[in-house]
Amino acid sequence: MNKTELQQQDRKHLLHPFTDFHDLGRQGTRVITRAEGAYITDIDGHRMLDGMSGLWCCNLGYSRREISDAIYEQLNTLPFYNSFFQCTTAPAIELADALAEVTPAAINNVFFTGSGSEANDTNLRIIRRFWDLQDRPEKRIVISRKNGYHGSTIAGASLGGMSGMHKQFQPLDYIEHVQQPYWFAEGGDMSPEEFGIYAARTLDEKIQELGPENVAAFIAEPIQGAGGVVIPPETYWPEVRKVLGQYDILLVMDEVIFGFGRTGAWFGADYYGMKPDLMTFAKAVTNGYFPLGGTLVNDRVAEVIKSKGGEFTHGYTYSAHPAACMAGLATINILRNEKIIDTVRDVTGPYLAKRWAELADHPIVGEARSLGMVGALELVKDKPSRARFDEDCTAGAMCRDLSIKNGLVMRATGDTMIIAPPLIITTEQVDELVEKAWRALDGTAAALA
Ligand code: PXG
Repeated sequence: MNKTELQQQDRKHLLHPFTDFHDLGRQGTRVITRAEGAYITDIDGHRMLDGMSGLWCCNLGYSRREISDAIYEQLNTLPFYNSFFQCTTAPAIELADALAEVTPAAINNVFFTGSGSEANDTNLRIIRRFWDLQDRPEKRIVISRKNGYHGSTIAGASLGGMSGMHKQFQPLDYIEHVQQPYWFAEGGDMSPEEFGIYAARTLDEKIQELGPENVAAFIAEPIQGAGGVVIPPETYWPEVRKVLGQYDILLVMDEVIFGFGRTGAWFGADYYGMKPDLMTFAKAVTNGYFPLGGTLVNDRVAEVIKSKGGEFTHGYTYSAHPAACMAGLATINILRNEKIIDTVRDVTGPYLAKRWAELADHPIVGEARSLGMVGALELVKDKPSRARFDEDCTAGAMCRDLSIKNGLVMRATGDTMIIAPPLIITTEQVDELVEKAWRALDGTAAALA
């Protein structure tokens, strides 16, 4: 099929995720046909630096034959077997071992799923089981954060704090949301440090309001990704640690975006010195090459689930799919052997931080923040008051479209521009990224003037 035929058939038969079908019908889809290294190419031959690693997942870029070969070989040996009913496979065991090695010391167990959303469903099941097995059935409530993203299943979307999603279904009634640590948008007159403390204290207030005896867990992303690369003020996580230290409440860190090196540490929990009981993962575990997710479980929680007896009535057909597990092993081997995460921490992360910060000098940028291999730009009409251009976020959409036209995939979340380039990006490619972003900002400023 040629481009027009593909677009017509796409419109006829394909229901896309998170898409306004009316807009899609008018504009047509962008057909991506090839990718290599840190670049993708569309059907017109337009080549773009992929500033989003696919969808925050192709951290090693698109050309890793070790991963695709591992999948292919596994498919030709044992393409499928399940891990139900006293069965197992070597890839599942080997990946579980490797994960125990790269995760924080107390985390030595994993429950595999097919995605991050399924993994957050699994978290709810494990949390409930953990408290029930200890005769604490009143511990039912899970606290999450406004504007967090935890997936799109009913559990994932309920845990998430996206009001636009909540309007389109009935969220679970035992989930409560507290303040997100988004200083630029919600910090008002407070300093970032004051606001970090304030946001963490709203968790304490919520726990007290609900009664700590009723609260089962708190779930949060180390840095909110889909919510707009919300990097918390430095005071936030230490204060959350203090708050949770007062109560017997489980901490779930959703590492779907920040796991496997994006901060320059293996997990966001390592970066922030947190000790979660559970960690959600997906995406970059297979470099996005094969669907795989799961939840990593610390010894305290796993011991209760394993030792108390009785069946844990939960699981998915594709839990521990052998080809997915081989993809995961190949990915972890590359990350280790090539010291990719150290390079982000010591070389490319600091270089991105320096170059990205220069974008704050652009007349329409109110803040340029970055950490490891993520960055965000807040587009504003007026810098001192942080006032936006308009309520419809036309600046963000315009900047995104111009950026793609210029050969850089940069996302817009409202009027916040976000990037999460592959961890293998070179310093020369960081220069290319920043130059292309600057040009997109120039074009946006000119169009809005
Ligand atoms: N938790 C977090 C923190 C995520 O970012 C999920 C869970 C769900 O994972 P699955 O594999 O079920 O999609 C995610 C996924 C965006 C965007 O617009 C972000 C995600 C997915 C799709 C779009 O930034 N994150």
